[in-house]
Amino acid sequence: MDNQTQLDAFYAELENDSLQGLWRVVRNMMSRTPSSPARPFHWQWPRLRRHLDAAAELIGVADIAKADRVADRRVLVLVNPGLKERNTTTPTIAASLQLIRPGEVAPAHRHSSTAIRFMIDGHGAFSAVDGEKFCMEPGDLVLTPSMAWHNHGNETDRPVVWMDGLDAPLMMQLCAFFYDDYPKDEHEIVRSPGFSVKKYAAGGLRPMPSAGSSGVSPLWHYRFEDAYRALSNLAQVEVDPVEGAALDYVNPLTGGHALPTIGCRIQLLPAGFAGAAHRHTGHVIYHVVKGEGCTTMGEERFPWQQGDCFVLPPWLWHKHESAGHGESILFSMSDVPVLEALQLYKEELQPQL
Ligand code: GTQ
Ligand code: FE2
Repeated sequence: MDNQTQLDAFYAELENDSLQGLWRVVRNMMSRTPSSPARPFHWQWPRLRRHLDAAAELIGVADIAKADRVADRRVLVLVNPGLKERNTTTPTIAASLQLIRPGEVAPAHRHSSTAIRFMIDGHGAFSAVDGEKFCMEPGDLVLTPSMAWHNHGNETDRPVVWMDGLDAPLMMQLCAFFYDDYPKDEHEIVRSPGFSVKKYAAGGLRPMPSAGSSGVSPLWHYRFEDAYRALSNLAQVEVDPVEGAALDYVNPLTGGHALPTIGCRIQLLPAGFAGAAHRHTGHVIYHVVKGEGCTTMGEERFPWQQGDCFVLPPWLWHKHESAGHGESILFSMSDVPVLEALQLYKEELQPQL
């Protein structure tokens, strides 16, 4: 037997015994710098809106239970072209847009996947989370912690659209997905309106209990009104060269990330802001809350406008610019809390030429 035949026979035997020579596969398992199947990508609001309106015509929610063309959630997932098989935005977070027509109820359920809602269009629709009903205004953020019962509804006379973010892809990867339907459409409301904000949004003062809290924020509603005031104040005194005036949504009891798996941030880029480039580990999904500008990711420029969404893969140089005629505001979700917990968050400023 020549050497090659011997080797082939050896590899076949290994495979038979559920073994593999690391030297044959190591190059696919390791990369010199972080690499992700997610690609930089951009969704423009006018097309998103058009498809949502079409879904509103074609797909009913819950009200005609189990009939044809009915979904529990009328949701369009932002599918990254690099993650088509997984139908997700990044390997860790799935972002999508949800439209709820007047009178619809998205029935109650719960899952181990943590979720967030970020209100885009419409006034006064609600998400009910574990006994409290959150009425949402544009720019508001509502948290749905792991295993919290939640249903949504729209008691206004116009459709509403919000962005969902779920760590479902990460949960699937970790094989830690649990899901339950609630026996009724709506989960019982046991807290008065505004309870969470009244108890926990104390403007930098820490409510009781001040220690021993879990990793999840007890504040589940972050109002745009408050975030915008804080951003405007910050922008008057300090603007970071990379991020502009940026604020992270935190657990008011600990100052840590509001959620263990999804990092939420809002940033204001003053008119004419031209950010410095940096790169870091972690995927980021951006949504343009206000204004116009451009984000450069790698070699490619992505000009954006209000309502657009775009994705940034890890370790890619990127920078943000805001148009000259007005400030811009970006909301973003990232897997940075997970990387930080595992001590894998790394960041570099691009050296100036
Ligand atoms: O609204 O509960 O985009 O369970 C994906 C899964 C939204 C929701 C999504 C969900 C929801
Ligand atoms: Fe859900």
